[in-house]
Amino acid sequence: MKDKLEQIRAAALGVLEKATDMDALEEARIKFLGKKGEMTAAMKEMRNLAAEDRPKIGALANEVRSSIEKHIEERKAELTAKMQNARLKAEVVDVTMPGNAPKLGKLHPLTKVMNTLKETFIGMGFEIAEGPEVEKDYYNFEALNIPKNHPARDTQDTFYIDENTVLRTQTSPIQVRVMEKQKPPIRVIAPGRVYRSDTVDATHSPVFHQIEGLVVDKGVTMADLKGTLEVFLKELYGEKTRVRFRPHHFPFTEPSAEADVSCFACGGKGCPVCKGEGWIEVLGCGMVHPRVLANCGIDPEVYSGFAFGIGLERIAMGKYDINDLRLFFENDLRFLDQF
Ligand code: 2NM
Repeated sequence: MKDKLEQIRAAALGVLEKATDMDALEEARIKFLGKKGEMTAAMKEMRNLAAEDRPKIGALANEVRSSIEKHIEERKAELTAKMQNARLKAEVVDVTMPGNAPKLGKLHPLTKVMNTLKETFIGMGFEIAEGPEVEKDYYNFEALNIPKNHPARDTQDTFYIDENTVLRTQTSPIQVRVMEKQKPPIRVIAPGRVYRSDTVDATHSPVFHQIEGLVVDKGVTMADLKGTLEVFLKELYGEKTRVRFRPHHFPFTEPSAEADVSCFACGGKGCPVCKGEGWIEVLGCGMVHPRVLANCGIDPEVYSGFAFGIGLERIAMGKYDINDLRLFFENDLRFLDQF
């Protein structure tokens, strides 16, 4: 019996020595100390011993059991420490390693031009107004003196949501909304995305961007329009820039004009950029039509105003020497990274 107990002890210590994980330790505990384990079986045999041998063997059995328990606990501690060390080693972070600098994004060229123009106008006392891209036919056309049968609202050029709702074709509906709500003096710019049913090519896109401006007050004249736009265009293209106004027609202004700047590439001598003209067209403008003022609840006998509209893509193409408008919308990083 004594030999048997010593055998169990030796076998148990051997198994524990080889155990390399917690599962193996638990397996060993069950095998030697469990209800159906070897120690339990040995204890049952105590019955067969002579009465005088029992206390001694019993004491030995207890001692073997507790030594196995002690070894299990020791192995457990060892294995836990080992696992923890392995984990710490695996997860070590070498703070002296060179880092991977995240690639910084940059502003889209159109955003940059938009920001420059906004800042310039804010500097001249304008406020920024915004409005919906899905717009009522009334605000996009009717209020702007473009009645139902006017060629400017040809279905060729407009995305209709339903009979009375369109994707705005310009940002002027924003200004109609401002005039409806606000008493003059009014000095706002309306930046934003606009939509026209155009076929995509190097100079056309169904989505593009505009900044329109509006000033309404008592005694506003064409001289104010010319002065304001001249200051703005000199700030944008440089102090030496000359500005000229050519008569034009818009339904919502009277008189209307287009503004050209002296070519920023050649200074006006004529070159491929200005196609030999010396001038580059940059915006449309005019005195707000009395009917438009009246439509918005502003008395044209008391107030007058001027307005202008600038296409951002065209300005950005000139400024950055970009020859294809599609590049703005393709989001190719090889293009965008250059600005
Ligand atoms: C342009 C050209 C000329 C314009 C007119 C108005 C409003 F709402 F006051 F009538 N907003 N913008 C305007 C005038 C826009 O874009 C080429």
